[in-house]
Amino acid sequence: MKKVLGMFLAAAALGTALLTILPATQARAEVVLSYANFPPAITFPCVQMERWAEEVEKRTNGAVVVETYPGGTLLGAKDMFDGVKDGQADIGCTSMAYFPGAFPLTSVLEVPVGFSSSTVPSLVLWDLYEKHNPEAFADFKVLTMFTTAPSNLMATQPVRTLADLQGLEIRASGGASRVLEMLGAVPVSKPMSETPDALQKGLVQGLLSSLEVLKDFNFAETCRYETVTNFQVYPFAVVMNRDVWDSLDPEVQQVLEELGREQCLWTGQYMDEHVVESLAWSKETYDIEVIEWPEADMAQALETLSPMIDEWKAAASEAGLDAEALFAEMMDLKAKYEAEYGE
Ligand code: 3IO
Repeated sequence: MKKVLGMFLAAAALGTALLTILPATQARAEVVLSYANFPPAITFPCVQMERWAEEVEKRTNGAVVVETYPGGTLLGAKDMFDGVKDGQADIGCTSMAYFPGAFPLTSVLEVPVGFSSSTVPSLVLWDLYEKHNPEAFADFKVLTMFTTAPSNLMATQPVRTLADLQGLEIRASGGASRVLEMLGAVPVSKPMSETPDALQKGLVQGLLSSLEVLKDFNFAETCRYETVTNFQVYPFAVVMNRDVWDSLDPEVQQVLEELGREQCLWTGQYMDEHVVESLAWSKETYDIEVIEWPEADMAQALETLSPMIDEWKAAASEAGLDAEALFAEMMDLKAKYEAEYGE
């Protein structure tokens, strides 16, 4: 007993000694970066933010520390780009669908073209971004991009057919709102962060988004009926203030550059796993019903939505882009990555 106590005291003394030595040997944070995000901490945009923050701290040996602000505590969904540009946050993450018309190139991901995961459209988005360096991001350093998994309908009542969708008020944004409008529903466009309130107050009878939110926002409690539609995806951007980027050491810049595609892939794969987990949890917890439309209804829906391709092309051409080539490039990249990831 006495010996054990002695060892304990020795260990404690050593611990104290180490503690006094460590601060001198450990690299001190030279840069502290603030990173703003709009939805709650447990949701996927914030999960990927924490992962990125950890990787950056690790890979810079603590020279860069990232302070994360989930839940709109620093900037809200729609203030993200302006706030980062103005320096209210060094980094910000948001969903491009909340800014209709602002991103004529990357909004091609908001056209429903049959993606079946998050991994593939995320890589497609990143490739398109890197290759074309869209004008819309000229004020920023883009750190990464990714997309959600395809959108499905989560509703408070069963939507078993296309006819059931008529007149339903459904929360969405951007391309997803256009999908709803074309199919005869009534889109209520709001950021995801305002959706819990809209559902709670009965302002909407559901939402059109990726299914991991059933668990992360507990939407499965109110939306017990999920219709598999695999419509568009929501593209996201993570941007840094340009002056902040310019102020970083080249070695730090290189670490962040190297993380761009890796973070995109990590987030896509996290999302894909999390959708599966969310559905299993929702079934277990609330006995949700997963509905598939009759083949004819699904075919009709896709037929009705096909003009969205031309709408995107017209808007992109208007913005001075080679819309035909860009759309074809997206479809080529989709095929390439679907083959690579076995979809
Ligand atoms: C989303 C946004 C914030 C938190 C979780 C989320 N899952 C899917 C989205 C996509 C989106 O931006 C939206 O508004 O549906």
